[in-house]
Amino acid sequence: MNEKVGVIMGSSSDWETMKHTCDILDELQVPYEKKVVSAHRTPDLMFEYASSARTRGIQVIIAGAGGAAHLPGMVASKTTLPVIGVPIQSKALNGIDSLLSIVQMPSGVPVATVAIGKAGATNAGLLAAQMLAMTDQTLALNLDQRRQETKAKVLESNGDLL
Ligand code: RP5
Repeated sequence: MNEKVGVIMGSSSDWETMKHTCDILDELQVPYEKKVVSAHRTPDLMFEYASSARTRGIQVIIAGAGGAAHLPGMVASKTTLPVIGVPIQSKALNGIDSLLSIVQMPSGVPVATVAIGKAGATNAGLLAAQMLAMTDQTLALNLDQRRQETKAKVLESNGDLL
């Protein structure tokens, strides 16, 4: 199966968060690849990954990074594929450093930044799926179904208030 989403992260220590992105893609049966690509430790690999992604068939890149989180922005500088940045919840500054590093891109090189940590990683998977669903009716129906299930769970949760 041709991978459509590239899930990359700055370190294997980010996997605990980024696995939530992959869980969503697995659930929705979106083909993806996953890889550790570091802006600071493997810059040449990062450039190679970003500049070859489109020709390899990747349609969306999701990049998770923490601390001085340059990975999403630097990847975005080397491709016009949409890049979604996931701020990892760092230990020193609780992910505020990651968030600000990723979100505050200069005009001209966009990164779609999601929330810090697990919620952001989950939403990154969903957002990538929603982008692909613009031209994939089956995926769009699966996303609709998921929304219905989410709604049902919320309505059922009223029983927990008793
Ligand atoms: C960043 O540095 C990574 O994205 C990670 O969140 C952070 C710490 O990496 P490790 O020291 O745990 O490998 O590049």
